[in-house]
Amino acid sequence: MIRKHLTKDIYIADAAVHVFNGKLYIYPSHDEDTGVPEDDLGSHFDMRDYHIFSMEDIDTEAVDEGVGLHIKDIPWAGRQLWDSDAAYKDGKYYLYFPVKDKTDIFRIGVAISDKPEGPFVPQPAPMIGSYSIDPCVFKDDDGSHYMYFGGIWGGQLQWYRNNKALQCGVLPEDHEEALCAKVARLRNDMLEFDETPRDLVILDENGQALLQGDNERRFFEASWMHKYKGKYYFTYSTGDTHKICYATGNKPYGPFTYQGVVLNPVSGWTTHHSVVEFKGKWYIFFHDVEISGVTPLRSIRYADLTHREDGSIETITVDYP
Ligand code: FUB
Repeated sequence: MIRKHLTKDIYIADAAVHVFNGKLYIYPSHDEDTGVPEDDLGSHFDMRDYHIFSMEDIDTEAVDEGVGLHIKDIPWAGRQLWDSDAAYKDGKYYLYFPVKDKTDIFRIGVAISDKPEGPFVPQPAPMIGSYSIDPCVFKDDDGSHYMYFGGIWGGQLQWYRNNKALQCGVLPEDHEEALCAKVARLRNDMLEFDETPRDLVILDENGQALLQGDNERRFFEASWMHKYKGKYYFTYSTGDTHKICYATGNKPYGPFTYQGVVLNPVSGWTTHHSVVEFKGKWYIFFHDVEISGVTPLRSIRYADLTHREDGSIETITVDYP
């Protein structure tokens, strides 16, 4: 079942959703029309703050809890507060956010609060060794936290190989292995990587890494991880083919094997999502532009998500009028 948009009051995108204290908390990007023209690098996504939302139940109204973090309070930030995620450990909430630094390079920062809705207080510097965008923080059953991140084109992932900046960013050729999302375990204090980020490799049905030219299946951005019946499900956007796909594996690091499409293209260029279990049922939160009609002003909605008996996920399609 495709459900309603969370709000028409402001534009929100890039839903990261978690259950904290028995409620749903939604950590979205906040789209605003700041007059920056659209380009292939996403300069029009010129976000300046995060509004955090909560929902008591899956059918109740989403409550705007106000601004949890503003770009003016991040000492090292330049512009573009993109997709964030949140995590909880030992009485503290952590908000992970990508923002361009003052030299226009995306880094990932951490901010801390006593409450899930913030306000969050940012650390004075970005995470050491962080780069690119779209952090997703996943807590495994043993209490370890892992960050998945990365995004190509405007997300700058093509500027790096082996975690080192290239002199000049370049995508692999179509016949070469695709650029991978990255995964790293977080340190116990949740503030830094505990290891060098690794490639999250997605294999095809023959055990071969997906190729860069496989635009229908290869990773572009918008990592998310959930675990279902002991299996790790990595879900992500294919970007220029506008799908949310999934790949499964037996370890948080993978390798993962491509399985199929979770969400067919929605209205608007970008697609982004999170998967959450709430009161024994599974949901996908995602955004589209049905309300605004323009790519830079997105709105979050949600749908029921079904894992079939064999572990596969039913593909969701939004039928627009
Ligand atoms: O919201 C800005 C960017 O657009 C996100 O970081 C991407 O995942 C895409 O949704």
